[in-house]
Amino acid sequence: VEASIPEPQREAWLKHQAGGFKDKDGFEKEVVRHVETTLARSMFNCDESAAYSATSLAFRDRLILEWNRTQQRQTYADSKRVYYLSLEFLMGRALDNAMLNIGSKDIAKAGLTELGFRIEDVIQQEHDAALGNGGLGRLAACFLDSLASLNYPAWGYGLRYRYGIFKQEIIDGYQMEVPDYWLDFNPWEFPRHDVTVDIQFYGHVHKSTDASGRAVSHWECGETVKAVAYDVPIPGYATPTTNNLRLWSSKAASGEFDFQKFNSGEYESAVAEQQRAETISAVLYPNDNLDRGKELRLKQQYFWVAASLYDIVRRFKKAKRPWREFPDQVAIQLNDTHPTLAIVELQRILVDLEGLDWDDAWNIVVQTFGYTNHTVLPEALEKWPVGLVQHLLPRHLQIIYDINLFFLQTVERAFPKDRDLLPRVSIIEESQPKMVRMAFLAIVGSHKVNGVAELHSDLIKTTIFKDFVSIFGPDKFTNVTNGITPRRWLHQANPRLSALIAAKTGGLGFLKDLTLLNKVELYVNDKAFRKEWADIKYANKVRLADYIKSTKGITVNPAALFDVQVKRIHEYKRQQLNIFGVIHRYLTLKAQTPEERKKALPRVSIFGGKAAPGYWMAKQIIHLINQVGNVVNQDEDIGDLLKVVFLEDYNVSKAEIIVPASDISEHISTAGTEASGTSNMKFVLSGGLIIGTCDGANIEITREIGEHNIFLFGTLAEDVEDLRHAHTYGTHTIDPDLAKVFEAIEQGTFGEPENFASLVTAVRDHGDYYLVSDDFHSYVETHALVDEAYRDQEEWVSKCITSVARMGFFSSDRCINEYAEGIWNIEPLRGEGPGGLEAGE
Ligand code: TH1
Repeated sequence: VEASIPEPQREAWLKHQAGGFKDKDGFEKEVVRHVETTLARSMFNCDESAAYSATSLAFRDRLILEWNRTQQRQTYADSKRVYYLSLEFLMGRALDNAMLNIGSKDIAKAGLTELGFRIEDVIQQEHDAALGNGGLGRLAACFLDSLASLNYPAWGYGLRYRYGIFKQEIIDGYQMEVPDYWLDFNPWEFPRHDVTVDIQFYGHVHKSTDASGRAVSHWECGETVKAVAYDVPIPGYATPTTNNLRLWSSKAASGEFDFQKFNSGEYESAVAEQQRAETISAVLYPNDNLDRGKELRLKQQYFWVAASLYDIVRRFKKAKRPWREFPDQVAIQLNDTHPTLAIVELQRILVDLEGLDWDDAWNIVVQTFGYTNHTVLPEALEKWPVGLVQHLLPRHLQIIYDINLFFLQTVERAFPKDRDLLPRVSIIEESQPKMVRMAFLAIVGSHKVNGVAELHSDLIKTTIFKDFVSIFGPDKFTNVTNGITPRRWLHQANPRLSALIAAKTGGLGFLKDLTLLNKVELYVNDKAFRKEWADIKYANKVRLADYIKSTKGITVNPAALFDVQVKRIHEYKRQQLNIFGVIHRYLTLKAQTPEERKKALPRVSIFGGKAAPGYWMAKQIIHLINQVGNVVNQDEDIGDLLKVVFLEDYNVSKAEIIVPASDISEHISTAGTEASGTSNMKFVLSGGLIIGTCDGANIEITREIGEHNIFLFGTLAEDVEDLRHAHTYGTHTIDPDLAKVFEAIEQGTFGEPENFASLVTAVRDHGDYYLVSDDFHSYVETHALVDEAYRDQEEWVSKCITSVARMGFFSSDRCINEYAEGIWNIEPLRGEGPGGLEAGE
């Protein structure tokens, strides 16, 4: 408030208030100004990269003005906000998205053309913001888009990693990791050097009594690190709302290195404190669905959670409301268990620093938090050794013990006879060493817990969190099926399909209400429409074929069936099943006469995805795919009938090229292992069909689009346990066709068999945990059905059109509205008056 300009001087401000460009001329003027002043270059020294920089700066200026207005409006309205805490935000590129959401892409296109550039080339210059591993991080990014597009007052909080997810290179068929330094030039962030929070670690706790005789705990500091805020504006599509993503960066608390040491020649230790502090936000952990329990990761979690809560509490305290109103003003959503310490930190702030009674504080905490679970895989469930928490956060460990004590007391009162229940649900696992179970802490400290697809939400209630359903009752547990933003995944990635749909549904309204897609079904028999539909898919395939040619040197026929599996490489996602299937297809073709082969349907098998650097089996899978490609792609008997391509460095911007070009995509996890999956939704929305197991959101996709429009196969989740048991305790015979595939591998058809031995033995000799052999036969048979269906192009196109028409449910807008109503209890805040933007293009 002290920094506010006094009333009499405000007139001068209002007179000169920046407006940002409004038309093509204004846009060009801004670009030229940024090239000549901000970038200190000229028309004699302006390449595509400079054009990208200047264009982005012109758009950033507009975004920040909208951002300011939105924040003022939200502060003035003083209504409830939601804070989405996520360790990952997989944003991808921002420029194209900003142009489309603001509604000025046409202006930019025309302006750039006049200035001598093609807008597509300019957009391509941008480095992806890759602060995430896969689905969980991309979901957070889609949620931010929906929150802004629906005018919810919402902030994201995350970490500003200096290195995002590594870049993948394939060398001699093996994955190599290269650091992703992405901050060289990032016009999309605003450093707020004035918004900092001191975060403490280590130290010890001492107790005293205050004047009223109440026991008070003081956490005395061991080490302090400074958190600095960086703000990323998040524009809504065709709305007046531009929300904020606040990312924290770590710095040494002193801000300087130690000059005394420097002067006495101890250069290294002089900068050591600085480096130690900066290490906290240096790098994203590259594991998807895996918890490795590293101390630095716990430091990252607390650093980010403490800075975010300090910020949230500071904002709440400005209005001087009583503490009990905190949950009326603040909802905090925990994206998986990574931010669970926020529960403990808020309790600490309320009890230790603000002097509330334990119970009053705890009621506020529980009403404030919601927890989303994203996985049931045991290796992904976070647990921290008690000793590590004690060392790093001594006061927090005491609070965790107290939370647990009060929780177990209520459980004991409610279930006095059940002796085994207490150790089963205890937040502290009585193992060697003792562990803090973060998911249990998140459940106890939240008022709602949700899974991310119906099957998954049912599974958590009947398996890993079963006891908690008995304790808290079923209403605490709910489902919110994931969604994706149609702005990026339809309008931006597949502009021609979006335009065709717009032409038939009366404009771009479907981008704000995706259920309007259902109007498309009226045209399923319209000849001209069908032709245009098929042409668009073909053009998207040509674009991908060109990309494959230019990056891999492999020529693929765009008329072939494009079969795509792009996602993190993981045994549970079963890329090994896919590549074994490809080998089976290859062996079958090889065994045929040239005459027989003429009847085969040409296929291109396209893979992409990163393996966690320490995940040996996943790296073997990548190697096998590449080796199979080497052999198959050069086999003259095979020619165009089968090509195998591994696309390097799969990321968001590559997904925008790959997804719209798919005919069939693979979502083939062992039933019960993929909580939801979200690329399944992206592929169908872009006019591709899918082959999949009865897992995650595949089940709901089937319900929406109809079982004739999807290729389902394999074991059901309810049968998985028994099969695994049978593998271990019965005799395990493997599928005969799969045995032939193994034979070929072991004969050296794809290079040194030792290289792939563990992939074979995992299935044949080590219990086949992921049921690859059990599902192999139905997988191969179902692919034969895919071939057959694809031959009937008329029928195939009908299936695609019908599917797209019925995908309305999977918008992240629907998903965010469900969270807002069922978990956060927040309302949208629309801008009044002329601040609002016109509808986007
Ligand atoms: C993914 C799930 O595997 C996927 O099924 C789901 O669609 C997606 O989240 C969004 O809900 C997960 N990613 C991670 C990453 C980490 C830990 C757990 C999960 S679950 C690091």
